[in-house]
Amino acid sequence: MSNIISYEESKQGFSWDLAKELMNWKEDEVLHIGAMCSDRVCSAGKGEKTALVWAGFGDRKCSYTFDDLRVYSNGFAKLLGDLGISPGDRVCIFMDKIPSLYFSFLGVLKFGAIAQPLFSAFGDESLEVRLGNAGTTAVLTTQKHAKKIRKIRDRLPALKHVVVVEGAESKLKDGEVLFDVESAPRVESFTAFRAESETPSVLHYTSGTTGQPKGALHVHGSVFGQALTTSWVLDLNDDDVYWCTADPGWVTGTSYGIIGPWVLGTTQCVLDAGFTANRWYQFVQDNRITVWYSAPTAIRSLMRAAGEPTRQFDLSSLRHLASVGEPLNAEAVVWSEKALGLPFHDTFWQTETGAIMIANYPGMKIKPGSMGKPFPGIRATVLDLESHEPVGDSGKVGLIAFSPGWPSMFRRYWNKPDIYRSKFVGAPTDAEPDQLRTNPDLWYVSGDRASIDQDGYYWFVGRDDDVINTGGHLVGPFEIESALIEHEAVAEAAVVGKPDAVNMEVVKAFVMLNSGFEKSDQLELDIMNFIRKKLSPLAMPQEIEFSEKLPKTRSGKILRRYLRALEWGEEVGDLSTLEDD
Ligand code: 6R9
Repeated sequence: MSNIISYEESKQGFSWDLAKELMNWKEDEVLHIGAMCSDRVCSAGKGEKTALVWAGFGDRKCSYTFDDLRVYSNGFAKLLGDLGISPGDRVCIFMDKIPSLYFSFLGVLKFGAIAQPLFSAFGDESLEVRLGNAGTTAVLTTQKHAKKIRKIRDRLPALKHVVVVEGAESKLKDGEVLFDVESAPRVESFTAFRAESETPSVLHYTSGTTGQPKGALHVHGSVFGQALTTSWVLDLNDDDVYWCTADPGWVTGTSYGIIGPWVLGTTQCVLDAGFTANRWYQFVQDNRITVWYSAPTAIRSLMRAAGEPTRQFDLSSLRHLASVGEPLNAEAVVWSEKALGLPFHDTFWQTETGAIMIANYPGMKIKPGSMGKPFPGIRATVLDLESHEPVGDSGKVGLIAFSPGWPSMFRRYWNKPDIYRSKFVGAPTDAEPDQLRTNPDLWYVSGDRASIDQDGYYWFVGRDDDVINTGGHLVGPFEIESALIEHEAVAEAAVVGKPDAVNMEVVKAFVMLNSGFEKSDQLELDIMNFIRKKLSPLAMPQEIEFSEKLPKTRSGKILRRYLRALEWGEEVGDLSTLEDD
C-alpha cells in the first residue's frame, strides 16, 4: 500500500499540518532544516542508520550514518562561526557531488547562513554573476574548482572567504583556507541557529529570458512541503533505499536529493560518476535501490542504450520510479514499463515552487504523456493566454498558475522585487513580496503552457518564454548572448533552443561577425569553447549559424520567437513588429 491512500480522499479536508503529523513534529520543537535532517533523526534513535551511500569514478565508495551527518555538518557550522561569518550571510557551495557537499549544505543551514549551491560545471562568468548578485560572503569549494574563483575574486568585494574542502595545503593561494571535515576534530555538539518558519534557508539561481539569472529565496518552513510531497509522491518509507540523480546545484538535488528524504530519515545513494547506462544499472543493483527519482534526458539515454537491462542486471529491488525536469514522453513511460517492469511517474515543479506541484501518484491511473494532477492542497489552474481567466478543464491551452501560500513557495527573487511582482497575475504595482506570497486571490504564473483534460489531468505544451530547457536544465538566452558578444569576432548574437532527440532542446546561436572576421569551422569551435569555459557546458551552443543580419523588432529587440519557430518548423506567427529590410 502506498503512503497516499487515495488521491481524491487526500484532497478532502487537506491541511499542511499533515506534514507535521507525518514527521511527528510538535509546535515547540526546533524548525530547522539542518537539524531536522541530522540531529533530529539521531534523537529518534536512527543515529546508526546509513544516511548516505556514495560512489564516485572508478571504485571509490563510502557510506555515512546519520550520526556522521550530524557531526560533519556540525563541523562546517562551527567553521563558519570561527571564520566570523554572520547568520543570514550567503555561503556558496561550489563542488561536485562529493560527501562534503552534503555535510556543508546542512552545516551552512545549522549556522543560520543561507546556502547558495551552484552547479560545479559553471565557468567563471556564470559564477561571478551569481556571487555578485547575492553579495556572497564565502565560497566552499574544492581544489579543482578554486581556479575559477581566483579569476573573479577581485571583482567580488563582498567575498571574504574561500574554503577548500579537499586537497593539499601547498596548493592553496593567498586568502584560501583548507578545511577537510573528516580529518578535522569531531564537533560533537553544535546548537543550530534558532530558525523560524520564515528564516531564509536556500538561495537557488534560475535562468530568465532577459537580464541575468534570478536567485529564488527559500525558507526553513519549506520543509513541510518537501516532507509531505516526498512521502506522498516519491512514496518513501523507512526501509527504502533512494536515489535522486539530480545535482544539488539545481533545486531537485536539494529539495529531493537532501531535504525531503533526510527529514524522513531515509537512506540516500549518490553517484558522482557521470552517466553511462551500465554504470547506472550497476549502481541500482549494487545498492538494492528501491525508489528512483530521475529526469527524462537520462531516461531517454537509457532507452537508447542497447539491450534488455533486466537480463544483464538484477533490478528487482526497484519498486517506484519518478521523473522531473522536462516533459516525460509517453514512449518513455511505455518503455520503462516494458524494460524495467515499472512506469516512470512524471512530476512537475520549479525552482520557485520549491516542491512538487503536479504529479502522478502511486496508485493513480497514469495517462502516459500527462504530468498528472495538482498535489492535494495546491490550487492550480490554467489561465487564458490573453484574459488571464482560468479556463478550467476545457482542454484549452493556457498558462499553468498556482494560488499562493504553499509552504515551500519562494519568498522573493534576491534583489529583484519587480520581477517577483511580475510573476503574479493581478498584483498591485506597489505590493510587497510578503503580500503577494500570502494572497490566495492572486495567481503565481509559472511560465509554462498546458491544458487540463476532463479528468483533471495536466498536459504540458511548452514554455511561454524564451528560456531553453536542455536536458532538464534551464538556460537563459540573454546570458549566452551577452557572453557571445564578448568574443572578439562576434558583433551580435541571438540564441534559441533547437529540437534534440535526447536533450529535448540544445542551444543554437545565430551570430553576426565583426568586420575583418570570416566564418570557418575553426571559428565556430573557438566560439563554442569560449562559452563553455565562461558559462558552462550546458550553455555551450551545439550549433552556430553565421548570418548577415538578425531579425529584430522595430524597437530593436532580437526576435528569438521567429528564429525559434524556424528551428522547430512551426508557424512564425505575427510578424508585424519585425523591422523592415
Ligand atoms: C524542478 C525543476 C522548471 C521548469 C518548468 C518547466 C520544466 C519541469 C517538468 C517540466 C514538463 C515536467 N519542467 N518539470 N516540463 N514536464 N514534468 O526542474 O526546476 O530547474 O526551475 O525548471 O522545467 O519548464 O518551468 P527548474
